[in-house]
Amino acid sequence: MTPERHPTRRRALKLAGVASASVLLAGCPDDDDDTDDVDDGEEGPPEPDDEEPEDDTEDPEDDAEDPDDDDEDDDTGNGFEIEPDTQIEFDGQTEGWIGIAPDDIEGEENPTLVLEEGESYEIGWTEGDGATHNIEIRDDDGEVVDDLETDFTDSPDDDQWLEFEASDEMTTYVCEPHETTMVGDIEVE
Ligand SMILES: [Cu+2]
Repeated sequence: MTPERHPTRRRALKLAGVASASVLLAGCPDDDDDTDDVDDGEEGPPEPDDEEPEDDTEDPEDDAEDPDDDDEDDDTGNGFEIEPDTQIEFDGQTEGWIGIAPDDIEGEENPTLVLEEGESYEIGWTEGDGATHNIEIRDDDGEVVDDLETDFTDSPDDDQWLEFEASDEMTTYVCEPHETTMVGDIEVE
């Protein structure tokens, strides 16, 4: 039987590791001879930052203004997977697209839509706040993809729907007159 050799070899490797570690440790004390000042700074005790902890909680209003806008591009955890051949229906509000259907996005403001590449979808809006809106699908450069844009209107009709096949160049669905507020992400997988 040969397995007896392996423990021996392993032990040899272990010893080698210990030896090199000792060399590294041994190197440190030597530095003391040259410059004492440098070593003094290494082990400075951490200074506690508890002088005025109440400052952080005094003005919650500042942070609460636009919670959704803060993490536009970074946030990938709150997307909604949409089944192929689904009609994605919105309520066009100037402050943001409000989901109507499918149920997953109902009531959600500017929900991130996770679509399957090459599959067909429809996206549109059927009600609004009386302001002029449209809907279009844009790429990463802010350009409309494949002429996927509707005319401006303040009273949505059947003409506010876009039929499209999901492609990975699509990154947002946008209302052009309100492109800073009525904009949601598209993620194509
Ligand atoms: Cu709009």
